Amino acid sequence: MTAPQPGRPDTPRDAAALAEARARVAADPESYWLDQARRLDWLQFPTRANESSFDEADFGIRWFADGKLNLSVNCLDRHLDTQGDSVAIVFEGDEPGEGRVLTYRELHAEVCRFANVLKAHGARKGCRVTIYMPMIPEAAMAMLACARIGAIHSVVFGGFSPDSLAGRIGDCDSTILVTADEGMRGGKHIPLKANADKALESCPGVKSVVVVRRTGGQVAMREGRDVWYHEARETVDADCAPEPMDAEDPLFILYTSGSTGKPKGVLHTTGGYLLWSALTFDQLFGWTPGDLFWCTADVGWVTGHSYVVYGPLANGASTVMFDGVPNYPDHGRFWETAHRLGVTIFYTAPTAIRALMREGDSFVKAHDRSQIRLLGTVGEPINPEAWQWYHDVVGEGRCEIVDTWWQTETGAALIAPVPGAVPTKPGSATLPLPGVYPALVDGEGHVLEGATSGNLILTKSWPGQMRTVWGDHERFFTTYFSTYPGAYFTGDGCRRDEDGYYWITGRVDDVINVSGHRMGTAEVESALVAHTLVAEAAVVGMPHDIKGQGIYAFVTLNAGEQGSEDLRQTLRQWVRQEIGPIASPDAIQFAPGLPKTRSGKIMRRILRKIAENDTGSLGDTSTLADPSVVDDLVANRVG
Ligand code: 6R9
Repeated sequence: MTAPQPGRPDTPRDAAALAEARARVAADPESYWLDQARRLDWLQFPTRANESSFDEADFGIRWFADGKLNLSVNCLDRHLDTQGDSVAIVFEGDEPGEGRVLTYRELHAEVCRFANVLKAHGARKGCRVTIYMPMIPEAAMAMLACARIGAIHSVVFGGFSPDSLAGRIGDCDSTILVTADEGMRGGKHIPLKANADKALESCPGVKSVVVVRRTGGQVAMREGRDVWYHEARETVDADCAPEPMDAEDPLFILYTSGSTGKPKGVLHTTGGYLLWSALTFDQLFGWTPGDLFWCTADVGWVTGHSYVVYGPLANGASTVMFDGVPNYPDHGRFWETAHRLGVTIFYTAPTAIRALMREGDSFVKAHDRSQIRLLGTVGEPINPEAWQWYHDVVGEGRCEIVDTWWQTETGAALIAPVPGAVPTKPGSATLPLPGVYPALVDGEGHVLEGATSGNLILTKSWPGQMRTVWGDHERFFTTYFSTYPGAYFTGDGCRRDEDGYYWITGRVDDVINVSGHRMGTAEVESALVAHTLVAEAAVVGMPHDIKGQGIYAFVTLNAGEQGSEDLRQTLRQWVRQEIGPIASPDAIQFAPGLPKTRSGKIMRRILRKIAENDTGSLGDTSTLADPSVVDDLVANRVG
């Protein structure tokens, strides 16, 4: 049996308490972090906190390594005595009002059943289970079920194509896939099981497919491999003993795009990740009984992991799972639903805010928002205009705006205003949380002091830091720790103002942030060149009013082929099919040649300027093998 740790730490809620927390973690980090670990229930309380090193010689990230716990116990069992009948998940489907509510007791029983179904199909501690699901409670159940038995989940966003799904299944050798017949988004059916079937043609390692019935749509079921969850569920117990896990046992893999190569399997482990998502959820949103928290992210992204599922449930909070879109049935959906369900804390992405802002205030004002007390944002820089609209119109000037900067790699938020303790500025994620140490460096790695701009690094580990790239520990080191030796490089550019506030300016690597979703330019390029008519492709980001960044592709066709509007459509469709709709290029420019150095390297700097329509300052083009290609590119810019 696990027991609550005596003396759970207080959470700073005002400036003085926050300053005290900062001083404590600076003075004695070990005791501060071990104290924070009391937020969780442990089978064996850790005696050590941080044993991480960013240096090549003894590189590794380890937290609370001798502690033992089970994550699902922390999210479920420990709440049963005191609040078993309080609401854990409020599900809101694609159609307004289509939903269901699960109490902690009900969710506990469902997770146990799900865990037993997975076990019956061979799932064991350490094996990988891929989850390709709509935003329905069963997605959270499947994640928690994996955690209960020690299986490692890999959630793949339901908008990804069969190919993308197959790549992610193959990379981590999943043996089990959990999916649904179909998803529903904005009134449209998403053929999840059919996509999965296509993906599995190239995934012989998957032995079992557990299919949740969501729409009742017709799907093919393969004898001996596929099982309906609702049938399997009837055959198992509603009790499942939790697997004791080491704090450093893997919890999940989540694939994310980087600047090179295939998406990386970001690995998070049990103790540190859970502590960081639990702590930051409490710190930033201050959930108390009576609150209802709604994070609009999909569980296919890290925000859905940390702030739809794990952070809220570890705190015994009530969390909304929304399976729809912001503009269906109309642009008032968020506010209509928030009012109907009684949402008090609302967390979404700047891209959604900008899209709704464009539709005018009437969709917002049509619905009473007086119960909302706090508004959060995540995923990309929020422009001050959107921040102000969110604050003034949505929040009626009454709600604090909590802009949270973080990454898949960081597990949960690192830089964000603690409500009530840190005054906000529109567009700034403000200050790091206690125990988080950002710094700005120039291209040579010199640390810059005071008000300045530079590349954002983190100089010390925090519990929620990723532990490795699945199957490629060396790639983990080289991607994040080799650019600035001794520090974690975020890939983001950033400005720090005279008050020490951080203003993230966006990626400085070849990653594009499209509507808050990361896309590697290399991924889109390799999809484009996989088309038979394409000889070469280079992809860069371009400013986009709603999405933040759009995808601009320069495409060189095979000799003799002609570019046309039809071919643009074909290529867009091709990329959707290869990767998924989020990767579809916003602009495609057919280019007879790309600007290359004499050694054959594409000069992306020039392409970025063209895509940004900043052609007046292309800089030095004399090192190009053929400088004349630039004139053609400028003359034929699209959009
Ligand atoms: C949580 C998440 C991470 C990248 C990150 C940065 C951008 C996220 C932001 C933000 C400015 C914020 N980003 N939050 N930029 N302000 N509040 O989004 O993870 O999908 O891995 O993306 O998103 O560029 O590096 P992930």
